Parts: sequence; structure tokens; C-alpha cells
Amino acid sequence: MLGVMDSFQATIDADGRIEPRDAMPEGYRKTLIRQIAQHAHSEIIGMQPEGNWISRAPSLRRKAILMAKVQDEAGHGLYLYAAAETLGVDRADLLDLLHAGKQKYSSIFNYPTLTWADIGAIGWLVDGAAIVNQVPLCRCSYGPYARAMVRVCKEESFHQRQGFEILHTLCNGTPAQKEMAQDALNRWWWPSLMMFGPPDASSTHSEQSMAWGIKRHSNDELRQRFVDMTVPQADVLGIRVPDDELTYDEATGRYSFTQPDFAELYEVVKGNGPCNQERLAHRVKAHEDGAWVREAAAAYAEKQAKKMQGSAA
Ligand code: FAQ
Repeated sequence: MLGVMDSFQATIDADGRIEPRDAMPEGYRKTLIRQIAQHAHSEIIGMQPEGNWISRAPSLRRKAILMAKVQDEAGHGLYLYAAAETLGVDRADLLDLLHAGKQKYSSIFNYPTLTWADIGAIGWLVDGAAIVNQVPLCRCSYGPYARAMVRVCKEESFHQRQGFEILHTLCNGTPAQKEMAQDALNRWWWPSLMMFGPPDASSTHSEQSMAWGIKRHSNDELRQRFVDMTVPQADVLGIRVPDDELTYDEATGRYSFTQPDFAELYEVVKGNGPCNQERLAHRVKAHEDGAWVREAAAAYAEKQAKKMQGSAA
């Protein structure tokens, strides 16, 4: 007879999906909670760099689009916290861990948005990198995470195109606008490459996460895919990826490129990036300011539950 963990392994081997009530090794559960929580935190902290530009977007149309995008990111956070909760954790505890600096969020959101072109660069590069990373997660072995990713990826594709379109407009505008687009690419290129995590040789979790079917590709494989996808798009825009070593290999159809400065990634992840303190302080304040909403929602839910009990009696 199969033991419970044999059935887990059989499902993984058959490329099936693990569902919340299925038996799973504690390490699998913990890895998923870590990754999904980090991903959810990234979505909601990731609202800040763009939210910062809603009041300064250059037209009503741009403002409406940007507001919708930032709201989408909040929605992604909600799907992901809900997916994490299926593993037996409470989102309130995950938020406490984020606020105490005990759980991470993506390094990319610790860089400032200095110009309007940065909003284009975030959509194009950051959402572009997110898509490359997340499309394989639609096939993640954990069902609730995989299903959340399907919806998230559809919305990220729209975000990526809106970012590209902002830059396309700037690149076809005045010389100063094109220069602004180039400057944004110069500043966002390296942090975008860092989003994929440390190089494979230094990645602590990749091997086990790939064996469990949580990750489907290594950090370096996805970084390479991102470069191969993005460089031709920069050519269309008429701006230059800031890498003097970038070369295209006809035989493989791939680019060879300079790796980002991983020492900088580790510093940003440790809390020493340009905006880490500001981002976390803003998040904690938003959480505290929203306490009355959570209290009111809980009081309303309690009242409704009592009413239901009363009508059932
Ligand atoms: N930032 O062993 P690995 C978005 C940590 S997209 C911070 O390779 P793993 C959309 C890692 O946690 C951004 N920390 O780890 C959006 C680990 O530390 P730990 C979010 C990083 O998990 C767009 C240690 O380094 N996307 O939000 C980073 O196997 C615009 C060793 O690394 C996701 O989270 C980093 N860049 O692979 C929103 C995708 N890289 O936990 C708003 C899901 C690594 O042991 C606006 N996550 N670390 O203390 C993943 O695919 C993976 O978790 C990786 C890292 C690939 C990020």
C-alpha cells in the first residue's frame, strides 16, 4: 500500500497538482509559504513606485490607465495571500512578518521612480521580467498557486504592453523625451536582471524547488530568456541596452550579456537599497491607517454571523 508521502511523490512524478488537503512534506509547505508570501508582498509593495506617479501622469488617459494598473497589483497581492492561506497560514501573520522585516519582497521595488519614463520602464522591464518568471509558475505543482498565476500573467501582459507604449511614445517624441527613455533604461536594466535572483551556483532553493516542480527553470535560464526577449524590443524603441558586452550569437539565437552586480542585489535584499526604509515605513503606515477598515469588516462579519445563527434557530 502507498504511504501518504509516496502518493505526494507519485503526483509530483506524474506532473500532477498537489491540492491543499493532500499530504505534503513540511519542507514543501514551508517553501511555498516563503515564495508565495514573498511574491504577495512584492505585489503590494510594488504599488508604491508607480502609485507615486498617479497624480503626475501627463494626461487623464495616462492617469486612468496607471490607476487601473496599480489596482491590478493590489488584486494580485490578494490572490496570492489567498493562495498562501490554503497552506494553513493567516495573511495577518504574513503581513506582520513583512512589517517586522522577517519576510522579503522583490529587490526591484527598492529603486526610485525619478521621471515619467520610469513608469514606462517598470511596465516594460519589470512586468516583462515578471511574465518571464511567472509563466512557468502557471505549471507549478501546487494547484492554488498555479491557478492564481494564470490570471496574474494575463494582467501582467497588459501591463507590459502599456509600459512599452509609454516608452514608444517618448521615443517618437522630442529628443529630450527620447533621452528620458534612454536614461530610464540605463537605470532599470541592471535591477531588472537582478529580479531573477542569484546565479544558479549561489541559489539556495532552486535545486529542491525544481525537484518539487515549484520552479520549472533556474534563475539563470529565466534571466537569459528575459534578455533574449527584451533586446529586440529595445531595438524597436531605438534605445540601447546599457551593456557594451552584449552580443548576439546567430548559431544559438541567444545573446551573451554582462551579469548584473550581485553584490548590489545582496545589499538591497539585506535592506540597504536606495528606498528600502521608505517603502517599508510607507507600508506599515498604510496598514496602521487601515486598521479601522479591518475592525469594521470584522464587526460586520460578526453581526452577519449572529443574524444567520438567529434565523437558523
Ligand atoms: N529580491 O535560492 P534563491 C511583481 C532571495 S514581480 C529579493 O534563488 P528562490 C510584479 C530568495 O528569497 C516580483 N529577494 O530563491 C509587479 C532567497 O532568500 P530566502 C515578485 C530575492 O525563491 C510588477 C535568496 O535570495 N515575483 O511583483 C530575490 O528559489 C510591477 C536565495 O535565492 C516573485 O516573487 C530578489 N530579486 O528564487 C508588481 C516571483 N532573488 O527566502 C508591481 C516568485 C532571490 O532564503 C509592479 N518568486 N531572493 O531568505 C520566485 O520565482 C523566486 O522566489 C525567485 C527567487 C526567482 C525570486
